[in-house]
Amino acid sequence: MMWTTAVLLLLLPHLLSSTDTGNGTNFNQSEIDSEDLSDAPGKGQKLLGGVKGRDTCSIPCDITVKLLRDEKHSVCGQLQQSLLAFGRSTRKLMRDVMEEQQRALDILSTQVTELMTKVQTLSSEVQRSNTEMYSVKPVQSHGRDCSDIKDSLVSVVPKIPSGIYIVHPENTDSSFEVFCEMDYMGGGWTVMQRRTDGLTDFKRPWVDYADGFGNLAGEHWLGLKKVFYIVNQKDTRFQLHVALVSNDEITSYASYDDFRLDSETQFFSIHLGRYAGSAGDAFRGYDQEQNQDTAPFSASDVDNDGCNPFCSIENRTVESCSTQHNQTGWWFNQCGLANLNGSPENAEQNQGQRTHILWDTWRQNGVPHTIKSVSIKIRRIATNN
Ligand SMILES: [Ca+2]
Repeated sequence: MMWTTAVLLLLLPHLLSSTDTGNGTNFNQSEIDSEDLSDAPGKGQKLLGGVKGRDTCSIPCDITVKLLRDEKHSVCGQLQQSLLAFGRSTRKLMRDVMEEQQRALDILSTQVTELMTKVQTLSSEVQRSNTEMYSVKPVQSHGRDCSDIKDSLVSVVPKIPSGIYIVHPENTDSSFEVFCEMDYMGGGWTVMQRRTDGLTDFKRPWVDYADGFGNLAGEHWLGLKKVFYIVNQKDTRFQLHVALVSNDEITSYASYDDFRLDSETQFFSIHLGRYAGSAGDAFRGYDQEQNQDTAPFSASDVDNDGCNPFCSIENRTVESCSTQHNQTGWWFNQCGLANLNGSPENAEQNQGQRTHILWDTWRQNGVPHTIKSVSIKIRRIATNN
């Protein structure tokens, strides 16, 4: 603007020399003085290089002042327009930036939601496949037990799948479902108990331990009656296998080369043959007082635990081993060093109670392993018959 003003001032004498000769413009000093030029850079006369009065002013002062005033108004107007435009563009810029950020946030939010949905879908899929891995419909293949089914299928099926099968033990009118492990150590195993996630309640009365409970594809107790039917078939012998996994993923086992149960009238007393394995013979313990071999079964409401009226265990007076062991059922004997029906989740002993899975002979540096899962399975021993 400054250079425009300067050019105008330089050109003014030439522009005005023609017009001043006539009588077209005729401003006087009083008119000039009445103009508000307070914002102008000095009074009009002073701007014209010290021209004083009409007579000495080479450029008519009134015209100069008018031009300057117009120039000022023009400059102010332009400045105002510029400010307005600047304000508008700033607001638009801010609006654009905010809208862009909002769009980015919306996209992120959508992506997060999609990811969450995918994670949830995957999670439920994994959960479902875990629980339903084996929960296929029972194979309609009747055998007397899983060993028998394996023997009859091995020549016609290249790979016999593990899963739920229907068995019909000899000399009974009872058919029922069992889980057969056909991969583990040669296959043919009937699963008698499985404890893996602690989701199944093992605090049960006698009737449940006699009949069985849980999900055959997951945690379950097959039931003493069914096991009795299987192991008391004619001309059969069964081995019993305990498979243990510790919290730090160490595996171990205890195997007994002979296993049978007495009938319910004798409280399903357990009979075990020779021990072999890496987990120690916790069924028998270290002395006769701890020996569970030949012990009758106890449950929360049936007390055959050998503590009559009570035992002294770890300086505690115990009347019921089932109560001491989280209301579970087992072949307790004062109470002994084994109870595989404890919970995988209660690694810590609770106020002297034994709520966890117990196989006390399996130790490392003198400390028992914390057991996170266990299964008990039985299989026929080949006989000469
Ligand atoms: Ca008792």
